Amino acid sequence: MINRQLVLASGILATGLILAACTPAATPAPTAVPPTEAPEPAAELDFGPEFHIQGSRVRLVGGYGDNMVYDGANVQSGVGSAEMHLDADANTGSIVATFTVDSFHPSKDIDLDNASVTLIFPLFGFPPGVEMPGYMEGGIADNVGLHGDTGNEAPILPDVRNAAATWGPVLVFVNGEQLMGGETMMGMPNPMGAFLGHMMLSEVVRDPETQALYNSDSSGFYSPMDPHNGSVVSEDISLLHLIVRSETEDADNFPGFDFFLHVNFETTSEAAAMPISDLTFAKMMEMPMDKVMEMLMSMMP
Ligand SMILES: [Cu+2]
Repeated sequence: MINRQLVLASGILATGLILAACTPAATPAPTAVPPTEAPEPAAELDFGPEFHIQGSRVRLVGGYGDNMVYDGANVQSGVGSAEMHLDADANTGSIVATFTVDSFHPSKDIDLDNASVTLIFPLFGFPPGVEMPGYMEGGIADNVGLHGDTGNEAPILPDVRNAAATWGPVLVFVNGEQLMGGETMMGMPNPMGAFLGHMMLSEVVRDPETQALYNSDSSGFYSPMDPHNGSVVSEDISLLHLIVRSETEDADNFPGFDFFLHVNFETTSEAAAMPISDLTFAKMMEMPMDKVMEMLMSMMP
């Protein structure tokens, strides 16, 4: 167990180092005037513990080199949707998203042109024995502040309030073929070929016109080097972020992983309630792998 924890701890440390090393140079002044209204004091959130949400209006954020694009310059529109059914108390559920991309580079060597991408988040949390930071609340957190100067997650985004946030494996399919993640995940075997997935159902952080992320007085763009100095465009909980990344690193990418995919669904609404999957890592590891894959394939839209 010590080894696993060391792997995780060193991963988190490396993330911080990579972030510090890869932050883009000074960004130019914004070209569009962002909203100037002072935000209301942050209200307590009271969502969950069950979530049945659908998302639309796909925005693919950045690509290899810069996946955060604080100036909004490289945010592509796609066509697609997402559906999420979660129980934040049980830390179970699933998220499935499908979208098209014209031209997208999630990695130095991967070019997705006119492709259909499907992401399946089949379960939440870390493999048994791998320690998880408390703010992750066991894999699905509800009513939680992340990023910015919260101390939870890297400051790659400003401090943002979330109705729900998840961490766990995610499977990636391109035109129906699975793109395999690493042979291991957090030092454990990775028979599903998963990547690391993260979801946030959050306030609106990007200006809907410019797709930029502004600092607190709108005099420039947000920078992770100054995580106190951020803003949100709207406190409405209406944005669904999905992040997919490898564990392996690439210092030429930001954030510094060799595979990174960042997709936002700008419009969200209540989905019809349906039974929530009760699959966990522990249950999955007791099942024959062909049964696991059969179940995952049944989640394909
Ligand atoms: Cu996040």
